[in-house]
Amino acid sequence: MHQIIEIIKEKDPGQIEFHQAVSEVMESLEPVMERNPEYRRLKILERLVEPERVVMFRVPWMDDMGEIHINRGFRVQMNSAIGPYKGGLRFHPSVNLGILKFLAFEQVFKNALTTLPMGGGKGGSDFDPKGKSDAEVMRFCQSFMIELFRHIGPETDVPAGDIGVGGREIGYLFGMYKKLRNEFSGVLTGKGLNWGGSLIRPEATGYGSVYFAAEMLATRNMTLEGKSCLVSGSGNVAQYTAEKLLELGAKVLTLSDSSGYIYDEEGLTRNKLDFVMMLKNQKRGRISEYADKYKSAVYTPIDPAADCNPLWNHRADCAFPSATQNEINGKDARNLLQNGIMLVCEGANMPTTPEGIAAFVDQRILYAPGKASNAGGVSVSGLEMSQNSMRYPWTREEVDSRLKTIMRSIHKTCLEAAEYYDTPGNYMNGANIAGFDKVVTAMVDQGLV
Ligand code: NDP
Ligand code: 2IT
Repeated sequence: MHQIIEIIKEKDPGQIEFHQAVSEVMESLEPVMERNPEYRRLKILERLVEPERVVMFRVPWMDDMGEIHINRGFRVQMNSAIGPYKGGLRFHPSVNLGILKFLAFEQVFKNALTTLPMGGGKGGSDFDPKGKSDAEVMRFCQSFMIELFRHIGPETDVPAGDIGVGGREIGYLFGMYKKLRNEFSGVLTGKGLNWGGSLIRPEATGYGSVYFAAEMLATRNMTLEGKSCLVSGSGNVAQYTAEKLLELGAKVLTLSDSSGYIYDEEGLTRNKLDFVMMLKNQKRGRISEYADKYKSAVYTPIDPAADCNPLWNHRADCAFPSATQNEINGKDARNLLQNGIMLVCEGANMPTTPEGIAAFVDQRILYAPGKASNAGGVSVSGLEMSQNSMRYPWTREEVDSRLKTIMRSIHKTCLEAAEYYDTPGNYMNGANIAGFDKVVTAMVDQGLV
């Protein structure tokens, strides 16, 4: 195990998020490897950490003033043992190969847990959509697709959204793909409802995360009703996490963006959430404006260089980190525990550092790793692919009920795998082991490829 981590560190010393994601999984796999010595001979782990393919390309585009910009585009095709590569595209200035490899690696295990036939991939660009006009975003997306189109396809690799990529970007990307290929197909998910999208896809990650939290609470005979919740982020995942929490009678106290967070002592309401959705999705404004409008809320800037994030230092029952990676460090985790947290359900990918995870696991609170609890988004993407293949859309109720069934199944699978390997209640081990098991069986069946 340590050997694998040494190998990847030596090969790519700068890819720290990738090292972190691999280390977490390797720790869980120790007992599995002991019981299955043939996996060593077959070099399964060595194969898993090496992407099947990586494409990296230039994305030139022109802004509204006529100035030319050059960004970098990527697609990491990590593993196709159980289906076509599947995973989001992230547009954020922090994007680099290490971050996309971590996300693609996580995606392989997550997609295996969904019960649907999807391999793992991830892509994106260091393009920053903040402050760009619609026309600039469109030109960027078109230029990005002019290269990406040769590497993807409905049976090969099916991208979707992630940070900075929502319905608007998927539309521009799809339009250019269709033009270049002269083909209308399910090559992307998260499409508009009028042109092949699935009902509930925008809601799916947030709803799925809350369904997963409800399943975890049920193991202790509890429900979300009346629970106070800290939610971070204010994008796609955070918004629909908040929506479902409100629907189930929980109290949502916080939301954030990369500049700061709001704490609303009276809690969010449907009207306040509608304001956030308008603010973030149409106006593309900052969360600080929430506190200008609602006097029950206090806005606090977040200093990324500080040793902890004040959002996690409030009294609450449940936490739903739904912004980005490593947003809960060891100190944040201890603050949460001191404030009585009983459940942490990850909407974001890898939002908790290893030290933070260790603190949660040590205290035996209900802790769900993102690859299990945020799998609702890619699950409904899988359902969108099914509907596209059939050319027949399902109703809202049908998709939501399938999403619930999938989240329930992931929860059960994680618990069973954790139990089987003598770490009952450890969802992290359960998710890593169960995801690994499915992918590895397929890899073994398919020989050395
Ligand atoms: P959005 O772009 O819709 O929203 C991202 C939110 O997180 C924004 O509020 C953003 O603030 C904040 N954020 C982004 N980067 C940082 C940062 N470096 N520090 C602090 N805050 C930050 O993305 P999503 O809601 O789609 O994604 C959120 C998380 O959920 C990501 O980890 C993503 O990988 C994960 N995820 C998403 C899925 C999906 O279906 N969309 C599925 C599964 C997981 P600001 O506006 O200031 O940038
Ligand atoms: O991290 C994720 O699972 C996503 N960004 C969604 C991927 C997808 O293909 O829907």
